[in-house]
Amino acid sequence: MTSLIVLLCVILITVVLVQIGKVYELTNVIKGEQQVLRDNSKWNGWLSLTFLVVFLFGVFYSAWDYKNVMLGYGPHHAASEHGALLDNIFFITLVITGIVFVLTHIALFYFVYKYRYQEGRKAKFIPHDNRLEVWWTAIPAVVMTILVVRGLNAWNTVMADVKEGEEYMEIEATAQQFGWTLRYPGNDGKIGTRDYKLTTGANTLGVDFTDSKSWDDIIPGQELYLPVGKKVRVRIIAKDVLHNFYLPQHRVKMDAVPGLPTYFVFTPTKTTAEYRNELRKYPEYNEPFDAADPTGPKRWEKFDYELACAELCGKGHYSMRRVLKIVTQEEYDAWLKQQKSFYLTEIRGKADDPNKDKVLDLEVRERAKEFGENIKKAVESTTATDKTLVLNHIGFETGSATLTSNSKYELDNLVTGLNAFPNISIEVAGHTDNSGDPAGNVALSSARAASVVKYLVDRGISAGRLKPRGYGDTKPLAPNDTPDNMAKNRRTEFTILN
Ligand SMILES: [Cu+2]
Repeated sequence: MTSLIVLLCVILITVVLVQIGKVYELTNVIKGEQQVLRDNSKWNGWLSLTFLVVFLFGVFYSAWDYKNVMLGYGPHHAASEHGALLDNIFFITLVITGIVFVLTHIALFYFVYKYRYQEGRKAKFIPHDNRLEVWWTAIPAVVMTILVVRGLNAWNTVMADVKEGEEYMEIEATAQQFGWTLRYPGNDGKIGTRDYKLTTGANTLGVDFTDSKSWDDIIPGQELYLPVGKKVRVRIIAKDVLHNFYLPQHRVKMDAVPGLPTYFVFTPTKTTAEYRNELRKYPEYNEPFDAADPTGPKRWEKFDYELACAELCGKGHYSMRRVLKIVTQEEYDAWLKQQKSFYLTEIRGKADDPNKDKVLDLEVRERAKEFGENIKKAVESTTATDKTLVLNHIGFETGSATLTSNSKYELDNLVTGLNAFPNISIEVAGHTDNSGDPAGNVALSSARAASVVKYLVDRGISAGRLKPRGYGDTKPLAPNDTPDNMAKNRRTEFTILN
């Protein structure tokens, strides 16, 4: 229906135009050709002059009116080290092209008016003029050279990669329809390697978890944090189509290309709080953030830096916005401490974990710390039940009393604990679930307790402080009704006796 109406409109407009043309031709015949030419020229001249003034006024007015929403003018100052340099390049280009624009605009429309058709006036022809040629070639050439050289210099400064030995932090931004996955290095300051062939449902980035650098890497939630004054190198890549890593206030903008990693190096110079304080000076930022709540927070109070995708990458493109907080180093460190390693929380011990049979260095350290704290608490406690601790990380070969090689870490922690508290002695107790016959269970648990004691004695602990005992299935922690509960009941524990 709509297309039919549009089609009819087009036909009607054509008919009207044809009719106007016919009327015009008839008037020409009546008035005489010469008179019509004179009238038209006069009209065109005056219309050009009007256009000259109105258009120029419009240009300056809109530039003035919109200046506060443009980057680099009004409230939108650059918040990064290189940002001011880019803004300066844009400003100089704008001034030079602005002058050329105004002059040519005036010349064009004023000349149309000045040299309109007048009877008896003849046009002067200049077929060739060397001097003019030199001027209008040389001036643009010089100006363009200045602009291009300055631009190239700025490009080289802005796009420079980090130098060797320079201090910086690196993060990785992976784009896909429709969101960003940002990966931060953990305490080691290094991001683990990845390989697209390792991509699975749980490991969506294809991180190589056999690379120890990846174990403490962090994939934070919606809000991103970066410390102020620290050089940041962002590795940028996409998984599906072209995206673009855009931090408008930081003048950072780089394509995220599938299969071709890019990067951007920048240094944030203002924290979010500092930037908000600058915005506060502008009336438009003192309006309420939510128009429905006039007494609520002002726009400057709710301002946040943002990470946006600056490539039209699909219909959910708008949802690629993320909030970026620039904070002091102390605040950043505090935030980082709260973040959990992606590997340890999402992958470790699950189907996609390539290190299932290994105990990781950082786990060894963590467990040692935890064990030290627990044994101290147990020694100091006066409650009888607090004196028993389960040795969570020791294991035996199935159906035998041979310790698995990974058990040594937990047992070494126990050695350290016994050395730290030389006056305590302990009972080492073996427990089983209720499968198998009770007498066999007691024998197995006794043998397992004895293996633990033997290990401790071999590490220099006096045998007099250690009492092995096998309880079989007589002391379950939980009813033996589910595989999980049965696993809980198969345990080795120790009790501090004095
Ligand atoms: Cu995108």
